[in-house]
Amino acid sequence: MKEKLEAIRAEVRTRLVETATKAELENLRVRFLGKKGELTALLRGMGALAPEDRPKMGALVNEVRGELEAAMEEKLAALDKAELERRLQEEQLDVTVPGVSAPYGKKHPLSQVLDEIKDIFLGMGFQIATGPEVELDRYNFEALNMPKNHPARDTQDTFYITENILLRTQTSPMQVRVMEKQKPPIKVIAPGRVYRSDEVDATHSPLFHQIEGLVVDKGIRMSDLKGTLELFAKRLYGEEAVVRFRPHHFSFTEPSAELDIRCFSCGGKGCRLCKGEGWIEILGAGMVHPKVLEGCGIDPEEYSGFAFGLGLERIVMRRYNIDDLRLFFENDLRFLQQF
Ligand code: 2NL
Repeated sequence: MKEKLEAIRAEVRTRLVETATKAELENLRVRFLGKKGELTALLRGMGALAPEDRPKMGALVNEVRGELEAAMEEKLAALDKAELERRLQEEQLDVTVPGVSAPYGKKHPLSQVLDEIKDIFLGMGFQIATGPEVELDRYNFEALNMPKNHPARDTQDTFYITENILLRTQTSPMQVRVMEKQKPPIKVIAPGRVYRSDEVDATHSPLFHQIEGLVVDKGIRMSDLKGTLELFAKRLYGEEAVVRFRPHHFSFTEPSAELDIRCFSCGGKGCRLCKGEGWIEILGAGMVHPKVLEGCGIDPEEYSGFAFGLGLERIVMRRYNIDDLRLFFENDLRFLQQF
């Protein structure tokens, strides 16, 4: 029995040296020191010994158990330490390695040009008004001298929420809201999304962007309109830009006009860009119709004003020679990264 004990001690000692993982160590412990382990079995076998030998043998077994337990504890500590060393080595952080930089985003071309246009008008003393895209028919049409069944409504078919609530077709309703709330002098631009029930193609989208402007005060005249908008055109297209005003018709202004700039590509001779016209339309404008002022609680005998509206997509398309409106809304990085 003593030999058997020595054999166990020797075997555990050798195996301990070979043990490389905590799992192996645990297997070893269970096999030799566990409840069903070899050492326990040995203790159980003591019945076969002469009674006088039992205490000595028991003490010896316990001594060996204590020794092996201590050796295993030691091994466990050594494995833990080795594991920590390995991790410290492996997970070493080289703070001098250059970081992975996130790609910089940039502003959408529509936002870039919108910011430019806002800056031009802010520089002329305009304020910026923004408001709901879901509007009342009253603000979008009625207040702008377009009663139900007015022919101008045909060209501005939109999406209806109910009979009297719709997606705005222009940002004018925002200007109506300003006039209702604020006494003149008024000098605002209203940029934002507008909607039309149009089929998507290269030049149409059910969602696009408009910038409208409104100036109301005592003594505002057509010459104020012309001076302001010519200055705007020169700020946007350069000092050498040449403009002309062409008579037009809108239900909410009287008189009305459209502003063209001389084609910056051919200088007025006519080319593909200006479709042979020599001129490129930039915006629509006019003197606010007295009925519109009156409807907003402003006395047209005391005040007058001018208003204008321009489509942002068209301006940006011409600036960068973009031939398909859909590109603005598809968010293809190959397109967006060019601006
Ligand atoms: C165009 C023409 C225009 C206006 C918009 C306006 C607003 C109020 C009163 C009177 Cl509250 N007019 N807006 C006036 C003239 C033209 O837009 O071709 N837009 C793309």
